[in-house]
Amino acid sequence: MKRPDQLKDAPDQGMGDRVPPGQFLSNKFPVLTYGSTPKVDLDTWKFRVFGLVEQEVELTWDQFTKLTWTTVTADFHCVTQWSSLDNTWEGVTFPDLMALAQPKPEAKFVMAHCFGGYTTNLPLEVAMEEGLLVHKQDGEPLGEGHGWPLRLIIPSRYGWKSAKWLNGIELIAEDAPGFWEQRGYNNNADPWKEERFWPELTH
Ligand SMILES: Nc1nc2c(c(=O)[nH]1)N[C@H]1C(S)=C(S)[C@@H](COP(=O)(O)O)O[C@H]1N2
Ligand SMILES: [Mo]
Repeated sequence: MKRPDQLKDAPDQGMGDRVPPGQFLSNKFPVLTYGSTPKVDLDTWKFRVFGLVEQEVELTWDQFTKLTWTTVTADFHCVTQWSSLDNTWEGVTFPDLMALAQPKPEAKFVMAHCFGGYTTNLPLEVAMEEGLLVHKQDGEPLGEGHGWPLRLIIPSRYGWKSAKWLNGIELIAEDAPGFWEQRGYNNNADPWKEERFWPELTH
């Protein structure tokens, strides 16, 4: 239910219902990275879909750009409490990518892998429902600090599930924690339920 006046630079005009509890609206989209920005070269860039798949996939950047691209508008919520509404993301949907690899029936979770070693985990079902592998934000290629050339976007979860500098998707049968999920961040990460940290850390 987006009204035309709900623009990115006109914050908080009846948009409270779109800002989850404990979050503040931001006009900016700050860079939030643990560690340094990896150097990525499009000439040697490779993207892999592997693990529990019928067909392991390895794509060059050229091949990736020839897949079907989709544009999605979505809100983004970082656990450090900023939210940014109505971002436009352009890229390949998770189902379109999975159509190439064909997950095996026992594949129930995904692990996203990144240049630099960052990882994050998700149920395959969530990734299939809303996952987008993004190259453009608001019509422009991603900034280097924002995951250029490719990041994952999972709008319904806190930002750490939206892995930057994505270079692979692994299909797995059993859930396993990613980088922040091993370090105290909630496995499920729903901002509407304020699933910020491990339940035992919030008491
Ligand atoms: N590879 C990688 N991806 C990452 C992170 C990171 O440190 N490394 N930080 C995450 C966090 S906590 C957030 S909120 C978003 C921030 O994205 P942005 O820097 O584009 O705002 O990226 C997520 N993806
Ligand atoms: Mo974050």
